[in-house]
Amino acid sequence: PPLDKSKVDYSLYLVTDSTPKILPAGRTVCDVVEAALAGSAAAPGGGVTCVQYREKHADTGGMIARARQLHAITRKYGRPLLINDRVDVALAVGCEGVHIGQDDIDVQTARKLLGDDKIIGVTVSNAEEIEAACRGGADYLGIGTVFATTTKENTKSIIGTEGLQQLLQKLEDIKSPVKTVCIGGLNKSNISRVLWQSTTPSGRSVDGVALVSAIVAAPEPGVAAAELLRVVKSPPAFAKLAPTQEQLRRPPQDLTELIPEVIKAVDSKKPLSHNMTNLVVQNIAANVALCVGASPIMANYGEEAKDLAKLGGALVVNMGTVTPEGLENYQKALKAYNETGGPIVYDPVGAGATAVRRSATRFILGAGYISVIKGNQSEILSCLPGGSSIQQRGVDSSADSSDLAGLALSIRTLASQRRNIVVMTGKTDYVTAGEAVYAVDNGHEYLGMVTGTGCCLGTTLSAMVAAYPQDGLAAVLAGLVMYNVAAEIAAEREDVHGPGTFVPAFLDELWQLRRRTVLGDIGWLGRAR
Ligand code: 3NM
Ligand code: MG
Repeated sequence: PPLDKSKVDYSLYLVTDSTPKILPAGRTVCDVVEAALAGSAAAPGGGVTCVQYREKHADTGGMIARARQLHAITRKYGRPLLINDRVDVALAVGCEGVHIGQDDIDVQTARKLLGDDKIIGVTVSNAEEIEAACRGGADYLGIGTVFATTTKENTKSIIGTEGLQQLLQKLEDIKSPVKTVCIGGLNKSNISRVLWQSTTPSGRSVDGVALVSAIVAAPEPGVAAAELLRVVKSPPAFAKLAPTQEQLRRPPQDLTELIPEVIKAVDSKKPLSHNMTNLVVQNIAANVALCVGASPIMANYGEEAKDLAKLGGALVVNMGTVTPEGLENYQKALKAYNETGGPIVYDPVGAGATAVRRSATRFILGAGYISVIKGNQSEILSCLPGGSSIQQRGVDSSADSSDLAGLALSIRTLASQRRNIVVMTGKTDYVTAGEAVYAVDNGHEYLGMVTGTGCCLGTTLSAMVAAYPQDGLAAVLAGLVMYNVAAEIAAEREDVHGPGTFVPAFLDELWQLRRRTVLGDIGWLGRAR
């Protein structure tokens, strides 16, 4: 029986390639497609759910012959075969449809030739192309190019997860029921994050992932397809950190009320705070972790992260001392924590200061899902795509912009794009998970006069989110308030005369706040602003 196109499953979409660059010697396109559809006996559930025959350098006769063979295979598995670019080949073979690009036949003409029962997919990379494809009656869209890839020549625009999310938002805005797959540079290690981060705030996500080299060039296409399908179908471990819709927009007092609970959770769980941090702050960051009740480990070697990630703690990636080797270490650690779902706090120290740090920032944001980004104004702005136009002088915070509405929009955008929590520090600190923006006015100028206090805040936040993962926003705000109130109390002490005497007093007061809170004396909370 012919396939019902309304029931097609786009989840794992294989695009073939027969160039020697991608297809290993001794393997045919038919071999790959058969194996990829079958999946692997070791992982029941099958393999790819949809196949596109893409052939850029063959005669029409050869293409039709190959497409017939492929169609015999895909039919055995009840999966559709689509032909790239060539309506004539699809018609000759009688397969389920075509996939056309912006430089190919137009959708309306393809529809006229193929009829209503056939599937027409269209490549799109911007809002105008989406509108046109939807108007023309496309059944699904191939959205890309997500990440740079050497598989396709002349890819036009790299849109990233941010662009993908924006285009899905566009589809939501025009209320289009069209199906979607994303394509370009996708593989087993990035699709969880891509699916997760490209989802719009109201929950629209792609229907599938399209790949070439991750399957065609894999040592065993069947095993690769089965693993990819499993990854596509299962929610990522880090999804549990996502704030619920109600959590995103609570009145501040609801969050303030939770502060004692968060501090007590850290005290009782003593979560691991795994710091990959810079040379300057290792000592004081470890002491701050101890004072707030966490168990610190300063471990910059990426190989170690696999074991540490299993201990239920959180990771701090602080790029204060950035090196090429460091980036590799961060990458390994991000992967390890993403696999267990352990929270990650990223501190983009000096992100805007040098070209090296700007590119390190892009690298780190692309190396895994990060649950909290904490930085000063220019560091946070540097995390937005395209970076910030504000040039930083050093790693200390440069003068704050007073455009509050603009800043609020920037951090909400960043949090929505990354689907995480963003903390922008300054005289007033701002926190958002993409909806409400919370301001914390506590703190003392001494914090800005000694080195490492920003980094230690990252460590503090890691302890909070590790101990209270069910409500990351409450955890982050609790950490921020506790930290800044401790600074205020310390600064007011009679034995504190300046930044030097402030540091030990600050450690004392962090510890005292925890102790008092655990004992039930939360009078200090009256200071929270
Ligand atoms: N189309 P890989 S990118 C066939 O952006 C194709 O429209 C693209 O290959 C687009 O999975 C691409 O090996 C190649 O990165 C994707
Ligand atoms: Mg094309």
